[in-house]
Amino acid sequence: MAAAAGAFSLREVLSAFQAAVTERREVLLGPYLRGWRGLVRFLNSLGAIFSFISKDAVAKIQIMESYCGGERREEYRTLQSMVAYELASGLVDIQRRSEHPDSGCRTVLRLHRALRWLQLFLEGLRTAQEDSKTSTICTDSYNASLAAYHPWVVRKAATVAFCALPSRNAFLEIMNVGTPEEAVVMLGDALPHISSVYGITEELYAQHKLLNLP
Ligand code: 1PW
Repeated sequence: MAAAAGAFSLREVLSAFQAAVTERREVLLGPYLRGWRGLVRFLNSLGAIFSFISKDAVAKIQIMESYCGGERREEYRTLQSMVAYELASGLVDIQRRSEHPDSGCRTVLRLHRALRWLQLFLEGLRTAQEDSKTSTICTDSYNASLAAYHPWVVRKAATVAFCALPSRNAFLEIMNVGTPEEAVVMLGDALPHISSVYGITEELYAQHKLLNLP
């Protein structure tokens, strides 16, 4: 079944991440945040139980959108220009959150870590057996990534929410990109773009020693 015109499709999310990388391997914040907005819509379509997960992502997306639409919008065109600007202007709390609790650098870092989870999860979904449990794939990818940065109570709540995930085939259909087989092909095409955004960000943050921002 093809996605109805105007209906949500995970394909658009993934193409936003594709559009986020320029030829010079810069990451454009506009498409990056558009990809995240789409992801949030997707998470919300999974049910109310996921709204606590999407709520924090929404708050972070909003912080970033206000920088991108603000007075200094030119500095926030790419991840690279944001890092350069915020570091040069002393706008990043390095040791502990104090004067600049919501810097673009620390806010994107949280989204970046969550993107790794998404990447592992979708890759797990793509390569799993048809009868695999989505909740197991999701829990494993969470434990291998984002969980390390969350306190016990968040880990617990997240793991409970994952149990509510639909079966692999139902999940592939919610993505709205066609049959489960077509969804698997789409994931195979699209995941390298998410990996690329993730890899460029990781490298940039490592270069500037920003991977542990409070
Ligand atoms: C089905 C797979 C979908 C993957 C989408 C990823 C969304 C990730 C959001 C997880 C949020 C969990 C609850 C919030 C925790 C925050 O404390 C934490 N935020 C994140 C994004 O990890 C850290 O932010 P903070 O407290 O340092 O501002």
